[in-house]
Amino acid sequence: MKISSATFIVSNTDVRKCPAPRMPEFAMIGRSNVGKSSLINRLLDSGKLAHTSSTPGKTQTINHFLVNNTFYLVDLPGYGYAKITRTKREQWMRTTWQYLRKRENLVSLFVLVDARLEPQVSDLEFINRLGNEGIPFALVFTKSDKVKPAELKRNIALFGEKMLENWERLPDQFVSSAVTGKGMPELLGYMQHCIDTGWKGP
Ligand SMILES: Nc1nc2c(ncn2[C@@H]2O[C@H](COP(=O)(O)OP(=O)(O)OP(=O)(O)O)[C@@H](O)[C@H]2O)c(=O)[nH]1
Ligand SMILES: [Mg+2]
Repeated sequence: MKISSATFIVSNTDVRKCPAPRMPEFAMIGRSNVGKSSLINRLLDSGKLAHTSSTPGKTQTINHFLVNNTFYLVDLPGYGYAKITRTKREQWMRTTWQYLRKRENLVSLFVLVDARLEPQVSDLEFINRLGNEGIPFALVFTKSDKVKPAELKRNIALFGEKMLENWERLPDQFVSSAVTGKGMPELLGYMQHCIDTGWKGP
């Protein structure tokens, strides 16, 4: 898939105000600071379309980007650590789960996991909940430019082992870097494949 156009559409905290679900949609989720917004920018080759920050808690709303006039890519707030009040965190999570449950055109979610770290409880818990709710997702191990190949391999293997304690099989998985561009063709190819095989129309 080639990116011919990418436009910011709307940012909001109410799933009912998201664009009409007439096109297939993909969304980025993961712990605060894992690189969701940076991955969107790199995927769309769009510079600063999505707002990023070195401080966790930057993205606080549901952000819709229209790509190639054929699908939506959505940037979501992160879970886990961020310097925000508990009330605000709970509000984000409520909004996020409402979005995940209600968004009928969501073809696949991308769950981003920091490739530098050993399996994190918050990621595993989030993923188990996706399983309980029946929400389809793929895994993306981010910031691969920051980790040595052996460590990357080890962290991915450990994550798989942990997941297999609760899952029968592992989801599709990718390794990415918003700095080097690693994984972008594969992620774009995956989205195209999902659209071709998993989108039944509005
Ligand atoms: N080295 C490296 N740094 C990255 C990569 N992706 C993101 N970063 C950096 O990580 C920090 C967080 O990136 P964001 O894209 O804002 O992360 P986010 O997941 O959207 O964070 P929240 O919106 O706060 O949940 C920024 O300083 C980015 O420059 C990557 O692939 N490699
Ligand atoms: Mg963000």
